[in-house]
Amino acid sequence: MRSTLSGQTILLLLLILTLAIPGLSQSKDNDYAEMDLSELVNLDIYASSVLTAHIHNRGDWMLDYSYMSMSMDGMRGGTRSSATSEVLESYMVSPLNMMMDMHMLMAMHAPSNELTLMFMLNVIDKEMELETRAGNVFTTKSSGLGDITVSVNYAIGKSDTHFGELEYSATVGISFPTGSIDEEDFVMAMNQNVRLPYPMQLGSGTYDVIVGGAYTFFSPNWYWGGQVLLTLRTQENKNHYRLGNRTDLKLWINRALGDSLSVNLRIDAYSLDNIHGEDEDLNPMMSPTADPNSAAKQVANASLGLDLYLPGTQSNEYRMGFSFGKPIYQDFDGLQLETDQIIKINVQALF
Ligand SMILES: [Cu+2]
Repeated sequence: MRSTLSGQTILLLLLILTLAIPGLSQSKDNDYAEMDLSELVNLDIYASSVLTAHIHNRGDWMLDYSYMSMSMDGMRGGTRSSATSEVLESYMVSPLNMMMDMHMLMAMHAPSNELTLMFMLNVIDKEMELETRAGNVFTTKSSGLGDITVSVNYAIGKSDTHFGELEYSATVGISFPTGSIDEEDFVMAMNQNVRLPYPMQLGSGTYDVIVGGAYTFFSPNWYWGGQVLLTLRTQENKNHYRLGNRTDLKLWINRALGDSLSVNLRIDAYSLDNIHGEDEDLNPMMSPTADPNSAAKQVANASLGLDLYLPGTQSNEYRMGFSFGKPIYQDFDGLQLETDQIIKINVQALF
């Protein structure tokens, strides 16, 4: 199914929603407008760059709209780049580059000081350019709703250490198969509309269980920590395959610079397994992207980000974030597209 809304329309709607809803909210315990950044850091709510691992205070609501643009360019096997001509020795078609744009809306609410609930929805646009053995270049596209995730962050405990206050938390969640795995487009080598390969699909097609744990240190003006998240796929999807399980390791360090700005450095590493089973509408000889044994990878991306704290009204707080990331390590099974860069922009409201 093709999305009938364009990415720009969705972006605008999400932006309006993010900024409008806090204005309707009633009274609450914390008055963010009167706090400076170091107080916010210590309150454990200044974590714009670490969306998946933070805990809110009881009664808090948070809305976040994020835009992510990832560009991939050129092929790689193992840890070495691979020329298009090499790929075409084994496959009929070689990917050249790919763009993935993602609009993500996240809502968080803390019914208690221990529990923070998260709801995450995303809309994805994908575009891949490919080359045939005959030298013809063509583009395939897919777009629409991705998988919706609902999860809970649970604050296990806190302790005072030499480095500042240490907080532990655990995460449990479910990813629902709302993203399409039946995306089609015109493929020149086949001369017709066909099922697009695995990386061009929008969801996993399976219910996925997410479990993880995080630790975070808070000290005046500093905020740093790490998180491990496992994404475990259950059963096979309706197209007779199951994406590989995934392990994410996230490390971050944030430093407040004055009252309204903070800078952060992050490492986002993950390990993804190969695809089990096979979509029978895909021919693994066609392209490495249609080959279930050409999907496993170990990747580490480093990014540098800025968060801007915008004073809100009496009961609201707003912030904006920007980050730029590059891969520092990529090791692939088979032949896959290399990531070139990742740009993220987000707007956040707390009320
Ligand atoms: Cu939050």
